[in-house]
Amino acid sequence: MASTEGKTITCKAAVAWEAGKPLSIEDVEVAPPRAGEVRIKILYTGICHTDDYTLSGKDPEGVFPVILGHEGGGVVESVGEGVDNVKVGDHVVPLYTAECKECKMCKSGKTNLCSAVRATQGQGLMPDGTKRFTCKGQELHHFMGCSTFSQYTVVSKYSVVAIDPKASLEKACLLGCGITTGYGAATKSPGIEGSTVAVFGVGCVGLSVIQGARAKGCTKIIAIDINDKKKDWAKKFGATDFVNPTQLGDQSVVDKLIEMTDGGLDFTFDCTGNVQVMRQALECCHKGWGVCNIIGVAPAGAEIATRPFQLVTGRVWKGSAFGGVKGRSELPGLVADYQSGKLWVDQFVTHHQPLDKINAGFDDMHAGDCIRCVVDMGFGDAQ
Ligand code: NAD
Ligand code: DAO
Ligand code: ZN
Repeated sequence: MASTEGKTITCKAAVAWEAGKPLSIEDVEVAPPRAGEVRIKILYTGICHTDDYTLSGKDPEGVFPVILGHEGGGVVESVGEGVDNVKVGDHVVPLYTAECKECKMCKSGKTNLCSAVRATQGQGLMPDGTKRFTCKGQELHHFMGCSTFSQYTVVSKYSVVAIDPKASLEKACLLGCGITTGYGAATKSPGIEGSTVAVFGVGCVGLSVIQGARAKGCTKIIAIDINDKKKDWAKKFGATDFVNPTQLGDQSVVDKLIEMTDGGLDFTFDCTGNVQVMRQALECCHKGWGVCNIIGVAPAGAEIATRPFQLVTGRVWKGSAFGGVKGRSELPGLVADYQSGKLWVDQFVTHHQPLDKINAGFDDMHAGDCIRCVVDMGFGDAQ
């Protein structure tokens, strides 16, 4: 096949023209990567609640028209000048949490929140302030530095990592968000080894926290969900107990958890995005040392509340994005864990859709029995 390097590529993409409307499958033009950029042929992408949240119009950072998607896997088609961390043909995962390894944040050793492309990424632009997508003569915004709902996308060299080509991209794409988020949040919690843990919300993220807690030898892992169907899922991934807060009669979920753990949990995780649940997750922590991790993304403008006495008495409220994982440095290790069987990934895929049925994938996600829907971008396993 003739090389597409340096040329504009016309391909299929799911375009979000405006908030609250279904995605529209369109022919889009994808310009070649500029200096420091990488053009990727996307083979598979997951659908995440954040795509849905932005599409709904509730995301204050949401800009339209846009190509959504941030949980993808693909192959490098071409690179711009000065790109030395990936090359043509590499199997890659785009990273919504970039890693430049040079900024103050990256060098701090304290966070995975790189600042290199943050400002433009939040505006739906490439780092030079421009866009690479055009459709019907109109430029389209980028999303979270990834835009994986297009057969071809362009990302910053800081927002992509090469992975072992032997790993299935159909599954490894999920390491681009939900699984890494939960597994990282649990396994990177200092002192979690052998602890008691409560996980609120048993979706892709909560299940990933559960398997991270299991990997760290946690003795009691209590899963909490208002959907009883999640009990079997939680147990399969390593939960020792399951609590449905709607079936406790007069007892609050906080009192129930404190009763089950002789005074409260060592670590808790909110994987719901509900601010009432975030309060419960803090208040069921053990006095003196319990740590509550906020992972769920709350609606715009929502606030959390508790009595300050909860903190005075030694409980800690904290949170993380992308599980605190530095994508370029650490994702290949997670892929290796997946390949060795230590990290479950295949088990999360409950639904599949082709690109032209991507809206059905959003319906799947809302149906309640879906952990992750993987969209086949139409290339099969061809590279
Ligand atoms: P999901 O919808 O698949 O799972 C959420 C679960 O929470 C569901 O099983 C639901 O029944 C349960 N739930 C809802 N209300 C509840 C309540 N009151 N008490 C107990 N359980 C309740 O979602 P997901 O894909 O697992 O994502 C979870 C959250 O994590 C979302 O808010 C998402 O936006 C966020 N997220 C954060 C990051 C990050 O980097 N911090 C990354 C990805 C996703
Ligand atoms: O301000 O440096 C920063 C990073 C902000 C982005 C944090 C992302 C929060 C989680 C979003 C959910 C992704 C699916
Ligand atoms: Zn950085």
